Formats: sequence, structure tokens, C-alpha cells
Amino acid sequence: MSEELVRLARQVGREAASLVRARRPEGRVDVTATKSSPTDVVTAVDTASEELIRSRLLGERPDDGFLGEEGDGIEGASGVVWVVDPIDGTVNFVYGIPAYAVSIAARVDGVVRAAYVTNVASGEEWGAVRGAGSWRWVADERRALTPQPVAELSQALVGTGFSYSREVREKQAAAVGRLLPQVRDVRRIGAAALDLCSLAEGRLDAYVEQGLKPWDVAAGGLVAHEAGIVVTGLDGAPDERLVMATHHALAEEYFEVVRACGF
Ligand code: LIP
Repeated sequence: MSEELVRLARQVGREAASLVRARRPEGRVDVTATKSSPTDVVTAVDTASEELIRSRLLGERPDDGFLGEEGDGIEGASGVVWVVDPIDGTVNFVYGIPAYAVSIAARVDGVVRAAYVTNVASGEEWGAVRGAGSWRWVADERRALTPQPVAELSQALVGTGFSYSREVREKQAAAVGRLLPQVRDVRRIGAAALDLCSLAEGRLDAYVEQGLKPWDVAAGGLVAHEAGIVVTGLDGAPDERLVMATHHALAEEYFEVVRACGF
């Protein structure tokens, strides 16, 4: 079943990525609304992408549920819920920074089983099926992801991100300030799904972020997990309070440092 879900996720995700690509004008994109804060933006293309994804997925599988960033949730009756970010990295999309993604995960009875992420600007695509690994697609070939750990935490390149809330940001900035002297450097790329796929690729060594929503983490989290990355939260499953991730070889030490930094 998971294979069938990942096949559908890719088919629909590619169609959404084409729409996002085609509708991005030169220069800056207009913002149509804001959400949790004035910097948390939505464009007409986020909404159009989500509508397309929802109608295609539920057109094929009408009994499934749907949880998307921009619209109302649908509970469904099949046990499958699609968790979707129609544009992860909307601020990058608005500015034309080439790091924004379509992210689609299939959660079956509460567990993410299949995942698809594509960087719309570069055309890179990643997929995962729980228990069967994660890969990057090169045309239709699946190349397995097997990132190598760095030898020491001091050599780790760490991805992070900041909440849209001013108060949370103040705390995050302080915690990142304590982490920075202990690692190689920090990157704030601006799309959590791509950060997690970058970990799976070995383009980042570790990751930490607070305030992420399920659609930011669901697909990229499975891609990373299936590549041997431990993705966790403060006390168990990753959640809005905290997502931290790294190669299992560094996990114990890194997670302890993240906690000590006050994330
Ligand atoms: C964004 C993330 C980004 C994170 C923001 C936000 P959006 O998703 O992927 O990395 O730092 O808090 O959640 O809003 O562009 O879909």
C-alpha cells in the first residue's frame, strides 16, 4: 500500500510543482494574507497549489483525510491522512530564493508511511517508504540515501529556522547563540522539508527547530529517518515544541547539547 501512496504523492507533487513554477512571476510575488504574525505569509500560489493537491489526492482516494497548511482539514474514513505543505519555504518563494518545496506525506493510522518532497526551483525530488528506505529520484531511478556522519560535533553543519512569533524568536536566537560556538556553523535555509532532505543527503549534519507544524516535518522527517537520521522531539516524538535530528552516531551527544542550549 505504501508504494501506491508514494507513487500517487509523486504524481500529484510533480503536478503541483509545475503549477508553482509556472505561476511564479519575475521579481517578488504578491502576498495575499498573513497568518500567525505579519511575517507569516500566504500567496495565491500557496492556495492554488493546496487546492490542486487536495482535489487530485481525494479525487483518486475519496475516503482519505487531508491536513494542509492553508485550508480546513478533512478527517476521512480510510485511516489514511495526507499531510501537505503546498509551498514549504513561502518566504523564499516570495523573494525568488531557490529553496521552496512541495511536501506530501501519507499518514496511515497515525504513522507517516510514505513521503514525497520536491524542491520546486531545482527540480530535485526525494521519496521514502517506512521500512523500505529513502531515496533521491534521478529521472525515474531511485538512488538510496546513505549520509555519512561527521567525526565530531564540532565539525557538524547545523540547519535551523526561526518561528514567526517574536517572543519565540528571542529565545531561539539565544539558544542558537549558545550552539554556534560548539559546531562548525549554522544554516537557515528557510524550508524545513528541504533541511530534513538535506540531512538525508549529507548536505547538513544536524538540525534543530522549534515551532514547526506537522506539514513542515511529516514528509522530510520520514526521508531523513529512512536514511538513518534520528528525528526526535524534547521528550519523544518531534512536535511543535522541538524537532531535532542528526545521524545516529552523533545523536546522543547532539541532543544533549541542544537541550543544554535551552531550545
Ligand atoms: C516554514 C518552514 C521554515 C520555518 C518556518 C515555516 P512555510 O514553512 O519550512 O523553515 O522556519 O517557521 O514553518 O510557512 O514556508 O510553509
